[in-house]
Amino acid sequence: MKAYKSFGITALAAVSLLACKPKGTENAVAGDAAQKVYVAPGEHDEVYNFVSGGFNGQVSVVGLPSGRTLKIIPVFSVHPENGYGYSEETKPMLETSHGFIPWDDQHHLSLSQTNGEIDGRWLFANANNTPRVARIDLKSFKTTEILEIPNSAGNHSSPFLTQNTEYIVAGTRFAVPADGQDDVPIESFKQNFKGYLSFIGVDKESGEMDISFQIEAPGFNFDLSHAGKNKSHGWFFFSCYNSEQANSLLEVNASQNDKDFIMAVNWKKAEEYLKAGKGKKVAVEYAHNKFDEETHTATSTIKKEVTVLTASELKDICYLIPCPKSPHGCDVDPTGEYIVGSGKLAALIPVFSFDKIQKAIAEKNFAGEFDGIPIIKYEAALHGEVQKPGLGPLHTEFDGKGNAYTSHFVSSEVVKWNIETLEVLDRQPTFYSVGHLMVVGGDSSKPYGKYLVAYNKITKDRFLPTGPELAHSAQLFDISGDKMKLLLDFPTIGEPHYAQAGPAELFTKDQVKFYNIGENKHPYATKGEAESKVVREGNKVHVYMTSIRSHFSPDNIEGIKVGDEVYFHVTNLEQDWDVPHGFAIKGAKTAELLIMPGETSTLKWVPEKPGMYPMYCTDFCSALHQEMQGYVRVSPA
Ligand code: CUK
Ligand code: CUA
Repeated sequence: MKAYKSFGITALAAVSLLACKPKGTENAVAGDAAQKVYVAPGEHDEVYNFVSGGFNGQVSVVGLPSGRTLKIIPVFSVHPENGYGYSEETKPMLETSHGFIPWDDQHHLSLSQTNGEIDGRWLFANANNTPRVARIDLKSFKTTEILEIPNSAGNHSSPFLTQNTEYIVAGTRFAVPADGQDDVPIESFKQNFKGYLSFIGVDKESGEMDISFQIEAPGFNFDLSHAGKNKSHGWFFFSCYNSEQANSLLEVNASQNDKDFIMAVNWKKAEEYLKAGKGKKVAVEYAHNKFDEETHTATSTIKKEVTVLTASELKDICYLIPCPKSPHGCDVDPTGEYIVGSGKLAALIPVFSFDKIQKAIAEKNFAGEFDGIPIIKYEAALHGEVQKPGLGPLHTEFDGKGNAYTSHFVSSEVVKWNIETLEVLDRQPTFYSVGHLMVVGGDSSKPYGKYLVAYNKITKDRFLPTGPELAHSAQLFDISGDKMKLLLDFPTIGEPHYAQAGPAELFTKDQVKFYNIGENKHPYATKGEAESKVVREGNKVHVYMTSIRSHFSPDNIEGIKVGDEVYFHVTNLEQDWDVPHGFAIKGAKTAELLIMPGETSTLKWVPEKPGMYPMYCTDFCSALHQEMQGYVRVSPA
């Protein structure tokens, strides 16, 4: 485009566009790429892509193939845009056993499944820093539940789920002192620290989560995991590094072992032990936060006990499989037969066979044990190795046609290989240094395939520069043919790690458009303008306020004194899709409210100085939106 402008000659435009292509892209972009990603104005994307926000703590919703960002769903971080974590209704969502925490680090996502297929009901997300798992309701695209995970520090190995969403599983990234006894010397790591795997039961109807049981395992760092499926349903596979159990992860300590492990866990067997009364009760503290979809208010409860099964005592629920050098990704193919481990420092990809693992267990083909847990011989569990795939294999997804796709961070490429023959079929460069990749439905039993997205860790020259901090780049590939074809680059929000995606119909069919005002059960709802009022109870003032195009009621409020606790309970009376109203008041140390039609939201305000405080609607809602305003007069106490 530069050339076009400077020469002012139209004919040069096409030539200069070619010349402007970033290095290395020429061969990668398919000839008809533009057509394949073009979603005409007014048309909809084919696929919903839910993308982790990493250090922004949120989840973004992206349409594919266009790469357009459609929404940010606030999950683990406050979100001033719609008052999440600021409104009285949503504050309890971010309570933990450490109190209110306004931020976290969100890495992995799982869409709920029925019979191994994405069912479009819920999206689960993990928080890495203060270990938690959230459930997002895909009718409303709202976070409706957050469960803290006790006996954990770092919650990286989650929230992967079983094929009927029986369990969400969370493995601790940091080993922690056993039985909640935290005050021990760090040097006593080998004796005192353990790794805990939490099995979080999910109610079939409501989706409500709670910890069913935990398994106490050796003090490894549990990194990633995936459930068995079909034939391996009933098992869970975890990658673990630091099998040296070093308390300092300088490479010399934690990566000296030639092989770390994949741990195979027979959770059906664990269930049997629980039924038989095995397991110890351990005192812990964890928060369980729920957003009630009838009252639209959240509550937070602290729970105090979990049941723990000890793997080293129950010798037949956990098995270790050696896996080369610091395994990261741990992925199970759609049939459930193959388990792919990816050693970050390995030059090959080991693929394990579920049948062979079962045979090795039956024949006790063990190479010894670790803390009482049998170690299956590497060769006995191995289906085979993908030789020379690339450097730094991280994560693998599947297309349901017998192919696997592995991201390679160090050599910055996606490698396609055949699961049966282990033959490398194709490789395409990514720009640059891919972390996770995702095929649509690629970790379910029935991948939708068609598209693969690489979530790259480094951006450099992909977009217009924005100072030192650049948007992370994602790249969309067409995987419908024999060779992968690069179609599109698009910027992302935060730092995407894992992502999930499914065909649009799964998520559009039951979506909420607005809330029926007649069914609003919020304790401070105001269901008509005539009922709006200001009620004083001591120093607490409740403003029962309504908003409808284009005014608030009440809109001029007097009688407020410095130091009063003022609660604006704003009900949006609209009964139409896409007509939110906002609410903000000068000097309030919170954020705005953004209230959906039929909903009630509350902003708390404690005025500190006498004065005249304007309030207004923040969302342009009609031609008279600017008229949606009022005053609050605050007098000296
Ligand atoms: S991790 Cu980010 S590239 Cu947290 Cu799943 Cu592998
Ligand atoms: Cu209501 Cu603007």
